[in-house]
Amino acid sequence: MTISKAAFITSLDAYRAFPHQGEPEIAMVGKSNVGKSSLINKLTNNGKLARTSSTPGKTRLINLFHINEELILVDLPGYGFAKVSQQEKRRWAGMIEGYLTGSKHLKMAFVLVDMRHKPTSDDVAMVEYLRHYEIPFHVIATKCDKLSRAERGRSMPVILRTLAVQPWQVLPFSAEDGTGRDELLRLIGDILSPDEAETAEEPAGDLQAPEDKSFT
Ligand SMILES: Nc1nc2c(ncn2[C@@H]2O[C@H](COP(=O)(O)OP(=O)(O)OP(=O)(O)O)[C@@H](O)[C@H]2O)c(=O)[nH]1
Ligand SMILES: [Mg+2]
Repeated sequence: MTISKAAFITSLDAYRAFPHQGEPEIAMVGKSNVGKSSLINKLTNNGKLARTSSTPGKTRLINLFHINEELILVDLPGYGFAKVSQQEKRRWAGMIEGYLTGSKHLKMAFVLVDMRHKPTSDDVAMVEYLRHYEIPFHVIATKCDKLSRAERGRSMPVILRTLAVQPWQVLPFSAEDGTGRDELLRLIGDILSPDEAETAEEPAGDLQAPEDKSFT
């Protein structure tokens, strides 16, 4: 797909219904500072759409973005940020889980993990949570610009093993140099039009409709 229009819709401090035309939603989940907001900015080629920071804990609300008026990208607070109070952690977890289980339009979660590090126990718990609620997901291995080709090659099996996912479920990505952007746009296009994806030329394994995917 090509993104021609991207606009901020609203921020919510807890998940609740908002004016909706039934657009599919794709949510960013992952540790604080992993690059969730940066991914949205890179996808939309708008560095100022979602607020980012080198300090973890920047996104503290559920932020909704309208893409081409046909899709909603959902930027969520991160998890695993040690430097906030227990109360704040619970509030953020409530926002994340409230959204993931409350939205009727969520079609896919992108689970972002920093490609330089082994996924954390929180990442494993998130993937198990998504499996439990049967929410389709893809893993996005971020900041891949910081790794050499050899390091990327070593990182991939660690991600696959730790999260118990298949290679087709993991996409290396860089918000810095755009690696993986085209693949991600294609994946989003497939989520929007699963029927077309089935007849596309790519290997069928990568392009099944999300409904057909099994994560067990
Ligand atoms: N080199 C590099 N830096 C990145 C990449 N993605 C994000 N960053 C940097 O990582 C930091 C955190 O990025 P954010 O997009 O704010 O991360 P986030 O996951 O939204 O963080 P929270 O909102 O705090 O949960 C920023 O300094 C970004 O510039 C990437 O692909 N490559
Ligand atoms: Mg953020």
